[in-house]
Amino acid sequence: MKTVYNDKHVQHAASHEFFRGRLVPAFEIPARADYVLHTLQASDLGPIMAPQDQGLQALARVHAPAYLDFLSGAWGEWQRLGGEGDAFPAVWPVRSLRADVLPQSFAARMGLFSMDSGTPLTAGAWPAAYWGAQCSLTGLDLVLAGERSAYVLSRPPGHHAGADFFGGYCFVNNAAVAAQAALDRGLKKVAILDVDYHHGNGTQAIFYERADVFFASIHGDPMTEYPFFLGHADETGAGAGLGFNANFPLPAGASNALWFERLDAALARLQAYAPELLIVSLGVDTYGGDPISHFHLDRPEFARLGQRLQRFGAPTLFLQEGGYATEAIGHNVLAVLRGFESGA
Ligand code: Q9C
Ligand code: ZN
Repeated sequence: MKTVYNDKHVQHAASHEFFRGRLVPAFEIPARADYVLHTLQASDLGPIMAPQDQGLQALARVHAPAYLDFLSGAWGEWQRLGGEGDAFPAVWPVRSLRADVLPQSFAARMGLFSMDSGTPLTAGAWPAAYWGAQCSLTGLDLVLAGERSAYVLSRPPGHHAGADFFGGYCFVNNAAVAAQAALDRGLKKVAILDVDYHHGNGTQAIFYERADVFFASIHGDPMTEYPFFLGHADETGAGAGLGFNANFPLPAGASNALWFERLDAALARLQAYAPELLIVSLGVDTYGGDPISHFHLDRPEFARLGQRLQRFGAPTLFLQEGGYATEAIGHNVLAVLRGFESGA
């Protein structure tokens, strides 16, 4: 299996994030990708290649122009304001406030274009996110050219980013960019399976009223787990998209047996949809040793996940999402990809 990787991600290096009212060392850090890279390099998985630059257009197919304008210029604005360290939003247009006016204030636009204060906007957030999306497009091209599968090693992750907001460590929704690009290249039906511990609220929202992308997600119950405000089982799509969204929330601490039961249920829904392409939002924060999540998967379970996805039978594009047990991420990802290659 080929891997697509570039090193622009190292420029996105937050030092701290807010956690229970305090600044704590950031979880979503460059070492995450470094560990995966070194694990893959030491393995026989296959070649690691660089992305091609296909420009902004594919990002603009799923993200609002005003959001991309903001994101690409935000660090410069913050610097001109004399900002020290990373930028964090602190005010949001919630119910009864207006989100239809673009304020001049940088602080106001930080809130307008974000969903939480847990996502540091760093000097390198934009180039890292931009090139991560380019990696996902290059990975897509590999699969569309006939590769059975490809793995995109990128950060920051993408699945919490909506059409016009960042959050949950995510800025550009790589899975949505790749799915839309696949449709723009002529495919008719694309499935996204999100196995990250957290619900992929951004991906769901982008395709919620559409039938050409089926979104299915297995995740910690939003009643107690981030992102809290989306990811319930009764979210089944709307309008033309009704019936093309499937959520499988599980209680924090759920057993591996229960997790695989839901995986089978999700895959059954996707099998009935019969997609021409499967995009996997591959978060490995489902790992038992993850510092911010509460499932219990380990190497044998990750390998089993890979095997199960291979048996699904569709061309498969793996995109890296979460996973914060830094030193274990490489082996956990490799277990999935090897499981896929070893097949049924
Ligand atoms: N400071 C992804 O896995 N809250 N995002 C964490 C600990 C946000 C996770 C709380 C978690 C976002 C892509
Ligand atoms: Zn996650």
